[in-house]
Amino acid sequence: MTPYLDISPAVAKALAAGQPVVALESTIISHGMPWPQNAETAKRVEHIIRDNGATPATIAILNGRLKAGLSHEEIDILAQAGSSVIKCSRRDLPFVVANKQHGATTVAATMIIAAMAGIQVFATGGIGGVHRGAETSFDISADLQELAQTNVAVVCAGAKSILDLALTREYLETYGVPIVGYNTQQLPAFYTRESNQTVDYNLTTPNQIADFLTTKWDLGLDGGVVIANPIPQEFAMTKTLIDKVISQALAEARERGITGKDTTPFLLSQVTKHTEGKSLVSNIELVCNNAQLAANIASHLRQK
Ligand code: PSU
Ligand code: MN
Repeated sequence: MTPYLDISPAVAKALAAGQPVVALESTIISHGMPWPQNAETAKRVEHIIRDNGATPATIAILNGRLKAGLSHEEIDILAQAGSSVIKCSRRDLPFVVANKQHGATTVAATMIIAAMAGIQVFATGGIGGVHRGAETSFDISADLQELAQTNVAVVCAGAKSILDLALTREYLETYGVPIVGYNTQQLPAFYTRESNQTVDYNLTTPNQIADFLTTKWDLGLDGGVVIANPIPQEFAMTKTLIDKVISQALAEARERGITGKDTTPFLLSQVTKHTEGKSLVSNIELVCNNAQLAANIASHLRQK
């Protein structure tokens, strides 16, 4: 598979030296945030990872090449093109590569490429999950199947309540994917620190999380881990506001007949619109917070 993959010189050097590397996704850049905040955030997140002693590897597909590590110019290409870039999950990879197109990688596709490159820790905002109404729509993100099989830890702020958090949790349990809370007993719901769901285990230091990951993979238990890191309190939104906005966005998606891969980006953009950008600030800050934790976990992993 490696003939399809380009690892940037900085990432290749860090990996060869056994230094910590943190993967980052690109759907969040092209489809998850508007220009220019998307480009600014992608670069700020990389900076935070470097400040915390690790090397960032933003992952995407450019002209059909799988990329682990992007230049600022390459980040700008994806950020400016926005939703005209193909949102690329596992099933989309062969088309985008064979046709030499650009692709913005979801959590699932980013995990695949990170694993190919030998990167074990990945920071993002939120994972995909089981959508509300999945009992009739069957809309379950391919991120969950990827977590079931690919050995990458995903540091996120939980999952948005555009999803059914209880069903998402059940699905992950069935497929043997642990949900580790970082200093929390509750599964955070992205914009809020709390939800009505618990995590499986609460670990309180990056070192404990690194131990957990090492043990899982040493035991031959393939698959990912969800590391759920609550949004910092000062950037959290009030539950009543976010619940209202999410119900409104879900109703709009139904009215307009939005389905399939368009659902998540549509809901995200409606939430940003209806909160006049307040949710965007929360989104940016929680990604930065996750980047810092991911860099610290990656540093401890390398020390073992
Ligand atoms: N959730 C967010 N922000 C995002 C996404 C999800 O809060 O940007 C993106 C991620 O790239 C995730 C993808 O992997 O949406 C899931 O899409 P789908 O539900 O179509 O699998
Ligand atoms: Mn879906």
